Amino acid sequence: MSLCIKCKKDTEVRAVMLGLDGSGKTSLLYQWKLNELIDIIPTIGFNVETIKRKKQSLTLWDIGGQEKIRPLWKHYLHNTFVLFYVIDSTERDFQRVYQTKMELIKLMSNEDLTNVPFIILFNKSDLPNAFTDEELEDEYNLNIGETELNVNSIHKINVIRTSANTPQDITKIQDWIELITQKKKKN
Ligand SMILES: Nc1nc2c(ncn2[C@@H]2O[C@H](COP(=O)(O)OP(=O)(O)OP(=O)(O)O)[C@@H](O)[C@H]2O)c(=O)[nH]1
Ligand SMILES: [Mg+2]
Repeated sequence: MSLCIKCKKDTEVRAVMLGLDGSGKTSLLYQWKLNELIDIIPTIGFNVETIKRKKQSLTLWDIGGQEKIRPLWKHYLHNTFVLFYVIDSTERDFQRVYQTKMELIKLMSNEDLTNVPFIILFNKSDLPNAFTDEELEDEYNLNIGETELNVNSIHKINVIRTSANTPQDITKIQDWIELITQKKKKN
């Protein structure tokens, strides 16, 4: 007989982080895992880390965002609990903003991601040249919201401003994952 009466298994969650090159995915991953910002080189391929918090074990995949790697994103989407889409909120180049939107639209129509919640991270919000909330909302047609999941036709989308330099922002993201986990358990 097991001596452990109250032991509950960890909830295991798989998440994928995508976004154009340089948006800050790897920086966020390692701030999350190590609680510090480390020197990072562009990702050719992917990084994967498991992060434990309370009773949750999160396996986070960070896939390189360079143009030649983007066609490989689709191979990492199966069985994803939540998708993080990281956007550089200082990016003002028309072509890059366009690519950011196009890649997001493609992901939204990917069958493997049906009913998967998207968390959009407007990263690098610590920088003085970052877009304001209003500019971001106008440019990307997304409402920045931290209190309620905005329901769109297929995906639940939550939009958060982040900085990979700020550990509290990671806590904010973790809280969202917990909330989504609870919501999914209830449904
Ligand atoms: N100020 C500031 N700099 C950041 C932030 N996030 C990332 N950076 C910097 O932006 C650069 C690119 O960050 P990465 O984490 O390598 O970006 P990535 O999305 O992983 O890029 P790829 O691997 O090419 O897809 C690095 O010099 C980081 O130090 C942030 O929130 N604030
Ligand atoms: Mg990277």
